[in-house]
Amino acid sequence: MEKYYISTAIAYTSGKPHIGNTYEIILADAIARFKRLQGYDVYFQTGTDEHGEKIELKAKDQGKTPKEFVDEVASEIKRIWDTMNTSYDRFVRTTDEIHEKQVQKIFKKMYDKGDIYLDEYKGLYCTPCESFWTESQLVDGKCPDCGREVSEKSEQAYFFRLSKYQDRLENFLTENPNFLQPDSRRNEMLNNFIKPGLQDLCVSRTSFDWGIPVDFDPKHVVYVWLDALTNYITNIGYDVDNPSEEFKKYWPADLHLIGKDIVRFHSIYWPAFLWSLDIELPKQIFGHPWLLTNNDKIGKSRGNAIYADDLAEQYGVDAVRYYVLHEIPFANDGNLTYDLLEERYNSDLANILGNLVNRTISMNKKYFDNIVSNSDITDTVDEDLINTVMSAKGKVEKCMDDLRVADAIDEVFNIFKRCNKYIDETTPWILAKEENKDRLKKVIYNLLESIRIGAVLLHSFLPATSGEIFRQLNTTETSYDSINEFGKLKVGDTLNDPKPLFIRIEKEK
Ligand code: ME8
Repeated sequence: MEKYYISTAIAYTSGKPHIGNTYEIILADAIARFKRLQGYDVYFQTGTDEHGEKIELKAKDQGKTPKEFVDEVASEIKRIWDTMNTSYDRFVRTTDEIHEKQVQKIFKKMYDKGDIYLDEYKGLYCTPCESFWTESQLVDGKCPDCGREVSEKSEQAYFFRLSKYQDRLENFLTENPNFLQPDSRRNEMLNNFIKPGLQDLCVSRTSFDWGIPVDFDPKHVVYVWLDALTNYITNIGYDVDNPSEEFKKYWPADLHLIGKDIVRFHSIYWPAFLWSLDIELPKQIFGHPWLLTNNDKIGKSRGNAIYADDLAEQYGVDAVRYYVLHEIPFANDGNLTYDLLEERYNSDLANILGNLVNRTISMNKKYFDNIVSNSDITDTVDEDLINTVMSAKGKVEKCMDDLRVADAIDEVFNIFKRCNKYIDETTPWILAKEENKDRLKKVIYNLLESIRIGAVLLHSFLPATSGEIFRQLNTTETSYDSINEFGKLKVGDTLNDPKPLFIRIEKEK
């Protein structure tokens, strides 16, 4: 079985993750589930990034030790990932012993090789972002990432020879356009960062303690990004001397899914670190766009954060999954407001999908006592329905291969839309009135079978809804192969009673 290793960024344990952070794990989950459906041996890793000065300060503010603080936040993050029904295989933490030990070994190996050296660092430092900046990188004299004040700072530090990898990186990114997607991000990295010249990277700190100590010089802790990025290899058993079987099986990762703001770290630092260790690079990095709320950047400290678990409580998990997966296109930011969410919920989930399933199963109950029936009485309208349904698999697959998840969902919903049109075209209630039972059997069968196929393709995005449709259809024909053929629902089987999937939200006046 072919393997597929997908990872998300590991979330900072600086606070509760907002809906934007949660979007990423849902997106990864949809891709992971789809690959499993296709028969891949999937390894899906997510987790938390727990070291650094910012977290040390936050813990202190709350009168907690850093470890107490990160334990609480990490379990909150895991709880939200679980609430959103995400099927990760391993939840890793940078405070895990296996990770800490390997980071120390990695640091030592790079040092022994001469890729890390000790020097004096002077620069402008942004504490919340834990980043040194040069004068020219500042925007209006402030941190280009968060817009806050920076201050002069000087310390003895270890440096990684990033400059040594400049040409190799430029060539690699130019020659492998698929490595970093979307294309706009790759151009940005090449033109704004790599071509102007890479400076060596400061990879240790002495100004705080909450980090992994450099074992041969313990007043230094390892820079958070060297600590964080290596999570992708340490947790599957990378070891500088003796990598595990799991590592040999799953590495290189097939996809690192990350947000657009951290593409720089993943497409510049990470390849250089891996080359320094003589390890293959991941196959692909995808820098997804952002989710905005009311067209504004979501910030934990801006007071406009919306949380996935609150939304899920109000609208249901699958409604939230649907919204974020559907509303964030491949390369542009998406927007979230309660109004838009409710609009989508009513039009797509309650109307197009929910109504269709409920009407069809109810008609089957009313006309055929819940028993799956069929006949030979076909009509030309059937062909168009069946063609639409049967061509969906290939289209969804193509979208997923290109990581166009929003488009993939649209392809699935096209099945349901076509079914609704088919109901209008065939008017089953008139067939019933005319006692045209045989034609009616065919029409309802075609609808039920189209819904089954739609539910198989829906599974990766809305797993609970897909499962509920299968339950009502009382079918075990749910595999990816089962939709290569139209006609798998067995005549004579009894369906379960209809039950609404999504209750319409009535707008308060
Ligand atoms: O960056 N919409 O952690 P993090 C969509 N620890 N995605 C968003 C977003 C938004 N509004 N805001 C943030 C870190 N993200 C590091 C990662 S990986 C070795 C270390 C994304 O908790 C963000 O781009 O700040 C990142 O991919 C993820 O959420 C976690 O962000």
